[in-house]
Amino acid sequence: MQSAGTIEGSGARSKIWVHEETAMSQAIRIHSFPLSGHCHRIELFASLTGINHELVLVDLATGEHKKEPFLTLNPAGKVPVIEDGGVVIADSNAILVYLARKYAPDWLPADALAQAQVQRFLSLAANEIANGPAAARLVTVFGAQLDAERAKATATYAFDLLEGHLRSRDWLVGDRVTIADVAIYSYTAHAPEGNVSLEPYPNIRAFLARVEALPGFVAMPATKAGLAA
Ligand SMILES: N[C@@H](CCC(=O)N[C@@H](CS)C(=O)NCC(=O)O)C(=O)O
Repeated sequence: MQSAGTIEGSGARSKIWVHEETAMSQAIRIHSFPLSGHCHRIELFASLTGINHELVLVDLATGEHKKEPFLTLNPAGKVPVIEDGGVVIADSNAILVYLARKYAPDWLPADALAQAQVQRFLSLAANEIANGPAAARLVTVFGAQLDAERAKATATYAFDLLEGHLRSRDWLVGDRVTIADVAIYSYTAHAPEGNVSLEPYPNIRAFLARVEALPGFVAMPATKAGLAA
């Protein structure tokens, strides 16, 4: 269940969505845009781990992210950003690391090798996934002036890697779900919206289904674009 209401000081268009079952005084505020996979990672992680949170809509369509008060939170002018008491953190991977360390340590293994393996997939998410399926979807969903063919080629490179890696395992690192899986999930699941088919990738599709079967899973809204039109 979610409820919505206007919040003070963030403009008439801003809404705050409160998960009623977790609506307590210490909720983390996730400044977010519903169709952003970078933002969805954070909402998904908070939901999977039961972290008390509120979603604060940042209206990218009206440029709210390029104006105050948002620029004080993140001078880079990008979502997601979280506020946890007096702590402000931008960048989805940085947020995942912080939230896992602070509230859900099982999702970020402590030993050196496993942590390095998690970091490898956070890097894949920040580079090839962002420049591949996410960029391809920016073209079809938002009309971004990007090289769609190059983005699709980068997506193929990333998905070929993931498909091979998932041949003999359920999760990207170790034998349980971690923040690596959450970081990779959102833009991979929505790749068809950017004209990137998941048909050649049965292991990836099975991995996505495993994530979707986790208790607390929340989906990112689908758009009828690309192959999903
Ligand atoms: N490295 C950042 C990337 C965040 C990002 O690209 N956010 C997009 C939405 S998906 C954004 O805010 N775009 C607005 C802009 O760049 O003007 C992260 O992982 O959080």
